[in-house]
Amino acid sequence: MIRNNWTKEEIQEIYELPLLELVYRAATVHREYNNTAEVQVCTLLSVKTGGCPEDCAYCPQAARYHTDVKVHSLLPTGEVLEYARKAKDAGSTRFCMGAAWREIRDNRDFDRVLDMIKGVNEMGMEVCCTLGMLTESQAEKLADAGLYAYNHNLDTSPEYYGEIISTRTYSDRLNTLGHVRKAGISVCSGGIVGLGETHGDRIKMLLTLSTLPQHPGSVPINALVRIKGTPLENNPKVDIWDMVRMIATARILMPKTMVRLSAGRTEMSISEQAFCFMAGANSIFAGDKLLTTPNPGFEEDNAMFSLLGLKPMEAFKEGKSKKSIIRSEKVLK
Ligand code: SAM
Ligand code: DTB
Ligand code: SF4
Repeated sequence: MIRNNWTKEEIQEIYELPLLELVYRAATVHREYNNTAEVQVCTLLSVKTGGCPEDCAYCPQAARYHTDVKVHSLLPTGEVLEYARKAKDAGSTRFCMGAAWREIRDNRDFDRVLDMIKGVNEMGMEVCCTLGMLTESQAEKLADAGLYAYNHNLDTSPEYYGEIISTRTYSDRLNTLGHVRKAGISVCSGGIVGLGETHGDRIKMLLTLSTLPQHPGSVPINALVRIKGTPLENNPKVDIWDMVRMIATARILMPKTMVRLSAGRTEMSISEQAFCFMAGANSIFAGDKLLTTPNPGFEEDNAMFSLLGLKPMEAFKEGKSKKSIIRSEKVLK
């Protein structure tokens, strides 16, 4: 049964189960609702890098921190489409374009992103974007261009949010998610483990996600990538069992959601990643780069997939909203 009336106490009870019992329960839910042999393979591309006015304490792209990231304005459309084609040829079925913007502005760069979305959509891949905050009408424009999903993370609990970001609020984040949902775009929203949050904060983030009007289509769980020059550069490395616990709890709360083992895989062994898949993760970012940091390459992941008997999932497996079906019919005409 899919529920979005979870209570904090219920979530805490699940989260605090003995680890192997938790993984067993999550694996059972996963088998009941999903094909456990399939993993969604998404490729990320940073289409506009660095120089961001926000102060997210983890982020290499915030202009105010002195990191090694090279600032780059919006990439040419042709270059983006060429990269998307290569990702498709390597087995990706979802292509996600990220921009280091605080919010979308109605300008020529946004029009160019709309063109990129149309181009990737025509290749038959699910298109996803993460472009910061947006308005209702901007969400409509993205939907009309064929956008399938929008990534906008809550990152942590409402209570801890202000310790990590001061230039926007949790409600700003939730409002954007509302606009995305209203436009019929699949919501992709998750968080980061390792920001210095407590177990209680992790539980409260999962409470927020699992009690949204509809569960997000996908929930990325990132391990903090510690970036030199950011306020969190000296945080301790994330414990693999914290990732496993987070993924397993997310799987039990949101049985049909794609739970994505996101940033941090370069520091995980195959056995550790296998545990995450066992606990219910069924999506990864592939390709040798996330937005600005390294990620295992396609070849390394293909070898892991054949070792573990996993296969890449086809595109458009998630339940499509009526609106997105009408929209794709329009595109086909
Ligand atoms: N600027 C847009 C925004 O913040 O919504 C989109 C791009 S932003 C880089 C996308 C997400 O990447 C963030 O919400 C955050 O969860 C994740 N992220 C950024 N830096 C990270 C890091 N060092 N480690 C793990 N995740 C990170
Ligand atoms: C998400 O949750 N993780 C991705 C994607 N959504 C956009 C980004 C991870 C970024 C890690 C740091 C970097 O490569 O810049
Ligand atoms: Fe900007 Fe997004 Fe990085 Fe925050 S996470 S500094 S909004 S690019």
